[in-house]
Amino acid sequence: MTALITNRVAGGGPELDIEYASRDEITALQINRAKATLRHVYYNVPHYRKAFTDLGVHPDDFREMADLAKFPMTEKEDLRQNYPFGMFAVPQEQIARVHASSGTTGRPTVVGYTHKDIETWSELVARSLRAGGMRPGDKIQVAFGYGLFTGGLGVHYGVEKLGATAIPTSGGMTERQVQIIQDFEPDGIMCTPSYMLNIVDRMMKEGIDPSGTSIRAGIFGAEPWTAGMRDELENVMGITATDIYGLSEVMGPGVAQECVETRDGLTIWEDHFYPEIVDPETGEQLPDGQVGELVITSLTKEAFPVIRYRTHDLTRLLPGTARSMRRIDKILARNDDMIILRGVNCFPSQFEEIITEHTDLRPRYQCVLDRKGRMDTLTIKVEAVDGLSDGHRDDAAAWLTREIKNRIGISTAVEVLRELDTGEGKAKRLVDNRPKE
Ligand code: DLL
Repeated sequence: MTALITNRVAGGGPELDIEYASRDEITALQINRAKATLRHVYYNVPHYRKAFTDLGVHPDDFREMADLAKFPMTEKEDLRQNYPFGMFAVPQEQIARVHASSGTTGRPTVVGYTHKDIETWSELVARSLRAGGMRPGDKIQVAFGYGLFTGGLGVHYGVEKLGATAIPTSGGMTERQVQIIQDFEPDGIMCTPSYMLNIVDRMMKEGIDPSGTSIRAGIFGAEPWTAGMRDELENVMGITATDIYGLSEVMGPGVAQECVETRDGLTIWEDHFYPEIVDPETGEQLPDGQVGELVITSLTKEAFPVIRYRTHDLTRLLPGTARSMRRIDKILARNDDMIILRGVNCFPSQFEEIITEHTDLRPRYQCVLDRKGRMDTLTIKVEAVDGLSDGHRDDAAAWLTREIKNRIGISTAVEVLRELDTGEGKAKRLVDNRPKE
């Protein structure tokens, strides 16, 4: 209880009240906002009007949140078909900014924001930062990439909105990141968890103790990471590490954020986003608590509203704890990252969980799929701690092979390497070298 009160006082701001609103208040707000959003897209976006008509639904058919299930879901492919600006719901002169997500194949998806959308986004990021333990007056190093990616600029505006100081280092140039940490003495840092590990390594190479810096809180996201990875970052850096979630199509960072006082999954800001979990195969809604694909409807966006957008992220909905809004569990994986090996389904994060248990292994790893003859093979490449002998690397490889076999039930090859580069932004956890069918 103390944590909540402290948070209210220290965080300040009228928008905090909604974070502690009753379920009834939240539901009433959601119904009103969903109604308005459904009308907005129906009258302003040809794609939605057609999709609603094809399914025989009209915005007037919506009375309560359960009615949302009557409406069509939206796929990334729908956005691609309308590239670049076809899904925008306001005239171009009202668009203050665009962002784009690269995607692995084909055209990027382009998203737009009005001034008001940018304002809402900044508020939600500020709310997220506060929930993650950052405070007005803090200096926050923003090491997410700035550019078309929503990470850098999205977080930056939130830092300013909070009343904190942004240090916009963007991603990359790790040596300089370290120097700035030393010289500018930030209170907080934000980047992908895998890149934080790179920064930590760089510090250690330079003989700097990562737990001795000014940084008190880290907020990491934009890629899946496990509780084991959190422990590693918290222990080595002596910080609190919380998780921030979001996606370009829905807004960018700040759709959901873990509260530092509970660190038990991410509170989804339900006054702006309505979450559903569906069976990824059938699209049927699943009850809270069951794992499936997260589907999100935006409730306040002007330029780029989305109705039942399929995120392809696998998680489950949980009741609120630190806030009254519901939580999502840490994202297990994207369902596109599911590995099906000889009939067994698994995800990179399951390997990460095991890797983080072994003190000689670092959570820097990659899953590589190959085809030998007609057989698919999976190799787990993982980095060893600095200076580990060949013998100990062999032992760690044997241990990991055995644990994967025992717990996940698949045979893999394991290579424990002295170094493995996973990049400066989102780590690519799955490399599929199999020939395309
Ligand atoms: O990654 C937005 C973002 C920036 C979130 C900075 C958090 C921090 P996209 O590039 O569109 O947007 O990628 C969205 O990244 O569907 C998830 O698969 C994954 N993702 C984002 N945050 C998390 C997270 C940004 N905390 C896609 N945990 C999403 C797991 C995440 N996966």
